[in-house]
Amino acid sequence: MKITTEIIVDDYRVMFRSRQASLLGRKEVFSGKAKFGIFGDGKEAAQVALARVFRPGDIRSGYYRDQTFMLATGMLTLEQFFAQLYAHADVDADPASGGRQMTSHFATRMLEADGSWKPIADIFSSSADVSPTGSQMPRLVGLAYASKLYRQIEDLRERTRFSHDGNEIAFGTIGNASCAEGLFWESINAIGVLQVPAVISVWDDHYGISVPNEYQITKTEIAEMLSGFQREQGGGTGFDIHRVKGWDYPALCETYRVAAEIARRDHVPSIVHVTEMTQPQGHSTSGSHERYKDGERLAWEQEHDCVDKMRRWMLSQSMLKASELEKKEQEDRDEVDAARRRAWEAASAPIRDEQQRLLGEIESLAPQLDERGALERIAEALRQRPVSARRDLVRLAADALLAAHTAPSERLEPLRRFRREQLDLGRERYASHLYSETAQSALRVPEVPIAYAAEAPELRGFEVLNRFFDVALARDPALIAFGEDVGQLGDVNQGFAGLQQKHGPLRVTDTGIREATILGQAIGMAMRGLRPLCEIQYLDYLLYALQILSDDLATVRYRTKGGQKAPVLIRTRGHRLEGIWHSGSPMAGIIHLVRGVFVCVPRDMTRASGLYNTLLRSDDPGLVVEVLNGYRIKERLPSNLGEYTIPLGVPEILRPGDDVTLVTYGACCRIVLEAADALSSLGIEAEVIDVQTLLPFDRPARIVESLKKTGRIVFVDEDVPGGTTAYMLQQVIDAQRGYFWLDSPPRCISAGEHRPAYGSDGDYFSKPSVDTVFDAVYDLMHEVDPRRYPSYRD
Ligand SMILES: Cc1ncc(C[n+]2csc(CCOP(=O)(O)OP(=O)(O)O)c2C)c(N)n1
Repeated sequence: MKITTEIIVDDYRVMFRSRQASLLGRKEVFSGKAKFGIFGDGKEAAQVALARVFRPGDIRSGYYRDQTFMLATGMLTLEQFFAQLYAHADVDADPASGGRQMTSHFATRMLEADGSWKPIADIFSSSADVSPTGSQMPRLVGLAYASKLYRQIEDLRERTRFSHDGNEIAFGTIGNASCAEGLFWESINAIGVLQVPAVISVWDDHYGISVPNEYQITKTEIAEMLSGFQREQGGGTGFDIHRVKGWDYPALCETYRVAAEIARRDHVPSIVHVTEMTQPQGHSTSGSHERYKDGERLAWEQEHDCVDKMRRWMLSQSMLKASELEKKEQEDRDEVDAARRRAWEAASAPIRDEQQRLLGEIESLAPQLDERGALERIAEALRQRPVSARRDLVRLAADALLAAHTAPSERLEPLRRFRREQLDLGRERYASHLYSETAQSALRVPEVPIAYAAEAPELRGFEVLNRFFDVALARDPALIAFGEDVGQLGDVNQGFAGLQQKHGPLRVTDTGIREATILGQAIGMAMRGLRPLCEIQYLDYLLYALQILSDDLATVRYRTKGGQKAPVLIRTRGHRLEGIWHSGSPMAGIIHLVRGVFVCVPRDMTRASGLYNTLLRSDDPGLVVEVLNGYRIKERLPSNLGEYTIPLGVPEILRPGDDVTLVTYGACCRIVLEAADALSSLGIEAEVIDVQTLLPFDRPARIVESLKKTGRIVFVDEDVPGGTTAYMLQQVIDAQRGYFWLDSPPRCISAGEHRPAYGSDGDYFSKPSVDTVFDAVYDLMHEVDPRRYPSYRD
């Protein structure tokens, strides 16, 4: 497209409006109307140029400096910009997050209200920003990779809701300092290896808050550092690398034109290092840049301000007269201010109305009381000044109820209702959409029981899984399995053996050793309508991906208030092998960091397949930890492998008993069952319960039912002391009110505090064994009935 004067002036006006929004936004923070501000001033010219090449179907994965790009593409309006600044808790006002995210955390609504996909191949999309810098990069890998799959897998061609022949580009943005993060390098490498259409812009303003590039980047030059990723002239793999100045609008337009054309057509990625950017208002409202930039730098920034430079350039080229430009600028200033006022009014008016309602309730209650002084003081406070937040209304309503507690109950009802409604709305505003609330929620998947043929063969666990994955891949062409050694080898335990040959190299694929971007790849793919089943080879290595799991995957639905989803399946294997990094079971560390992702801990591969089936029928993300030492153990082969589902959060009673309830999961099920058999020979009957999933946990409260019967409970696992056993204890004793039924103190049996040592003895002395469980339960019963169960060891 030819860049005409009209386009240039239009772009300038977007830049100017964006700058005004930054200036006003900062003022709003300092006047107390907003809490925090971080803006995109100094980055405007590059972003209007970038917006020029953005097409329907394309998607952004960026960070908080991108307001000009968002405004230029229409993915953000000025009013929405201010609504988020004011934390307006309504997705109509702040579609990115419904008031949940800090300002300048951008996102579009990619889902319909019912949770189904919008036609994302035909609209502009921005994946939802996160605050940890660099964390937008792993997701970018998958957003770009999806285009490759849509182009190259024949069976995906008709999915035009998500892609038109893989013509879509994923645009990434990142600050110069954040390029010092490992995530950046891992993502660049993965994108280079995969050769996918990503166009990555590095906004270089020379600083990361106060720390200059000398401390961030070797040789201070990111493009130079990246030069090894440059593809050969005229072909080969790698990136095209561009370097362009952030105030040079014509060069920026040309750079992005070339980068986008090649990425879209040939799926060659590129990196655009945009240098000489500035930060006129400093990093954020938290501090002033005069503290770390010297006079020379500040003067240089003023001289190189991209809005001023563009203005001077347009006038020097006689594109329009100064007076015309000033007129337009005044219109733009007015428009921004009007948007700000409308956004403020929309955010504050409902709270004002609610304040009036509360005042009305208190005023009508006061005359009915003998002692009304305290109530009148509250009413007076409400009359005197507008409250800034609903929490003040909730607190004042509670104060009023306390002051009026002697009044007849029915008179207090309107005030109670007011408070209840506020609390309910508060929950809806701030606690909803952690998991799917749609008809596809994993918690709504109907249970289909496991079926066995009369002569069901017995296969080793990995063979059961292998057959299951085969069926699942055949059923859904959007299911893509990948990870280290998953493709050619068929994973280190042969779950995918032979399936790459059968379903093709893109359906079952090897990756490099790069856990964070394996997960990020899955997130991006899922956001573009695919069903990634990514593998983290061992549970112990999930830690490399845990930050992305926690910060990105677990929050995506929540942080967009149901506007985006990433139904990723993560497969890993854990518990019970030997050695410090091959037998860990750090489940509490995981479950406490990934609320928003379901966590399944099946005891065998039949159960694992059923949990995969449930998750695959849902639009929730899930992590499934397969039992490492279970792959060679024989299991009966179900006859309905692709069909049966195991409901999430429903424990299974593996063995009935009346004396004590033993609660466990995963590999410990076998140990606990063995201990229960040994105890039974002494007349102690333990009820053994497999929780099956840790998130969610025992939704029908089956464990407390068992406790009602036994009066005694022991939690067993391989985590550290106070880890997942403590979590299960809290769920049963506190949440299910199990304390009421206890006849003996509850007990937790876990591994040691240290990592499990290697070898048979290392295992025995590090982790719970049949002996540990036997001893602990025997001691418990000894306390109950010392004559029947005499002390025999010490
Ligand atoms: C992982 C992480 N570490 C630290 C921070 C705090 N922090 C926020 S912005 C920022 C500087 C980022 O600099 P740069 O990437 O150059 O982007 P810029 O803000 O300059 O556009 C830092 C350190 C963060 N948000 N995330």
